[in-house]
Amino acid sequence: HRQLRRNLNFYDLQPPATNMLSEVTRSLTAAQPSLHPKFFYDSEGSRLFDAITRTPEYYPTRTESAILDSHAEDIRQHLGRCHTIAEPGAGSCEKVRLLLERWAPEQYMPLEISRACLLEASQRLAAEFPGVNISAVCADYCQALALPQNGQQPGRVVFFPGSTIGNFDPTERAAFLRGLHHLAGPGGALLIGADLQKDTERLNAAYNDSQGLTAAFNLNALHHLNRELDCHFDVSQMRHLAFYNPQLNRIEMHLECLADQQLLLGQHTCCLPAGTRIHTESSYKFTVEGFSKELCDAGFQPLGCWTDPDKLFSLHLAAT
Ligand code: AVI
Repeated sequence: HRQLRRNLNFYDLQPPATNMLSEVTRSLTAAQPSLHPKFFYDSEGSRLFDAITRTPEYYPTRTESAILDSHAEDIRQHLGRCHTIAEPGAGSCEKVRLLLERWAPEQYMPLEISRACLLEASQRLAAEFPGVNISAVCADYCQALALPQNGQQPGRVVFFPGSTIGNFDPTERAAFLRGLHHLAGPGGALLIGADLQKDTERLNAAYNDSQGLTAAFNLNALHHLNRELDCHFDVSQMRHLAFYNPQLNRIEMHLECLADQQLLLGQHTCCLPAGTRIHTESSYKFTVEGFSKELCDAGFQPLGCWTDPDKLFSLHLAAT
C-alpha cells in the first residue's frame, strides 16, 4: 500500500496472472469454440470500445449518462447518505465523476485490474476532487468482491454502470450479484445499469454500427491473441457477426472463419474449418421486472428504478 497524495492511497492486491495460453486453447478447441470477452480489452480494444460508445447506433452509454444526469439528486434521496462509492472494473473512472460532483461522498474506491489505467485515472481524480479520499485498489473481480467490509464505516454504495452485468451468463450473473452484495456490506447499496429489451432492429444496429467500429473491436481480440500468443490467426479471413437471439434475450457476437484457420497454440496446432463460429460475447437484455427479481434473488431490496423516456435503458438502486 502506498500513499501517493494526501487524498490518494493505492492498494495493490497483485491480481494473479492468468495463463492465457491454456485458457485460450481450452475455449477454442471446445465443441462450441468461444473466447472470453476480456480478450477484447487490450489498449487498442479499449480505444475502440470508447469510440463505439460515441457512435449514433450505440445508445446504452449516452442513455445511461442522461438518466444519471437527470436523476442523480432523486437517486441520492432514495439512498439516504453516501459515505463511500465503490466501483468494480472502474477503468478510466469517467462515469463516476457525475456522482462525485453531485453527491460529494467522503470516499471513492475504484477497483481495477489494469494497474496502469488505475494509477492514471485515480491520480487525475485525486487532483480534481481534493475533498474526496480515493482508495484505489488494483484487483481482479474475484479479489474485489471478496474485499473485507468497511470496518466501523457504513456500507458502501457499489456503482456498476454500463450494463456490463449483461455480459455475464445467468449462472455467473447470479454469483456476481451476490458478490456485489458482499462488497456493499451491511447498510450498503447497489446502483447498477441494465440494458432493456427492445425492437430487434435497434439492438442489431447497436452491435453493427455503420463505421465498422464494433466489427473492428470484435476482430481486434484476434490481433490481441496473435500478438500475445503468436497463434497465427489470419484475421483477413474472419468476419464479425452480431445478432439478437430472442429466445435467450441476448445479443451474440461471433467471429466466423471465412477459410480454414490453422492455429498454433503453444506446441499444438488446431484447425478451425471454414464456417466455424467463435462465440466472443453475449450481451443480455433485461426487463425492469426481471432484473429487479434477479436483484432480490441476490439478497438485495430494490429501492428504485429510473429509465429514459424511450425505455431503452434502466438504472436500478437496491439496498443490501
Ligand atoms: C461492455 N459491454 C457492456 C458492452 C455491451 O454492450 O455488451 C460491450 C460491447 N460489445 C459490443 N459493443 C459493446
